[in-house]
Amino acid sequence: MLVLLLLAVAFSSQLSAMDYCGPEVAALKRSIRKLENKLLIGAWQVEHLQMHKYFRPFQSSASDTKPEPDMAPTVSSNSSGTLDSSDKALMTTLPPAGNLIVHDKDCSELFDRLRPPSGFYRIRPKSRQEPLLVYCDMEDGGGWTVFQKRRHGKVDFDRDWVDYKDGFGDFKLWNDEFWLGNDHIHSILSQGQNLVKIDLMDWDGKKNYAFYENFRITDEADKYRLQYELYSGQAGDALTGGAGMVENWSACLSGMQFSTRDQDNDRYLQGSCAVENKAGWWFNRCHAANLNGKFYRTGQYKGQYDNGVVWGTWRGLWYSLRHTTMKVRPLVFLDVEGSGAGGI
Ligand SMILES: [Ca+2]
Repeated sequence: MLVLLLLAVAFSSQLSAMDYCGPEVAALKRSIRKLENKLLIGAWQVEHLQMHKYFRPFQSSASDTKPEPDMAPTVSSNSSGTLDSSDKALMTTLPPAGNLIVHDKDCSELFDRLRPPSGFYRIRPKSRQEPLLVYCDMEDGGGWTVFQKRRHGKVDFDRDWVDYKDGFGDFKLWNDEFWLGNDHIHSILSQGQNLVKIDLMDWDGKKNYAFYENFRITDEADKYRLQYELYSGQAGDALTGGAGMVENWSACLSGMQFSTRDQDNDRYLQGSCAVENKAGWWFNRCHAANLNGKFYRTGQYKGQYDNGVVWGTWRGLWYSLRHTTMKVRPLVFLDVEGSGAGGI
């Protein structure tokens, strides 16, 4: 009996020790996974850098003074800095965006092949498709195909269905604003497993981000219905509407069709979310995130509707963000937690 009692005491103390250590072990496992991911990506980068002869093993890491145009003035550059001047010369002589021969189905293939700087390039998502011009974000780990960008509010995002279908905005300068077009977005997002990163910046220059795995939209016949899987990040899962059941019921955008001011496909029976929010977007009734909303220069705003450039789980519904970017690359490319600080 005494033996049994002793055993029980020993077992329970072990249990409590396990309970106590549980969170620590989980945290350790998480950091091991992060390190493993970084190692994998590092090995991948070395392999590709060597393949493309950009690899300089003894190069000083502080030599890259390439200006980072796509960066707020208050934010310092975080370039990795492994290129010397001959590499930069090589990079600047790469074919411009107008090159007739299009090799790459997206910016990740282009990054893989040539490792060019960020800018506009032609890609061909599907072999039977005409090439299209896209902005490739080659910072922040590289290889991102950008399909939405807000920077200064000069482009009007309150537009009709056909504009959102075909795309609009400017496609020349690093800070141009645009929507790539739902048809193009559909074809880019339907290639294999992907990861979408949403970069956000407020009017104080603070940045935040959200990741969604396997972010997709259906085709026009199904009104570009939104689907996505696992969320991760720091800005909160505003696409799903936040934490509460009530918010999710009315603001979860998963499964929602696209709406514009001339096509109301939302779940708000009394009116049109697109009209109220001055945007084409995947509205429910209506939203906790709308990155195509009205551009307010003040951050905080007031009005009849929460129609700003909104990511509700970060700055709330009554704060309109300054910079937003929506961009995609293959899922296998990323899986590095901690790459989320850059790129906007
Ligand atoms: Ca409606």
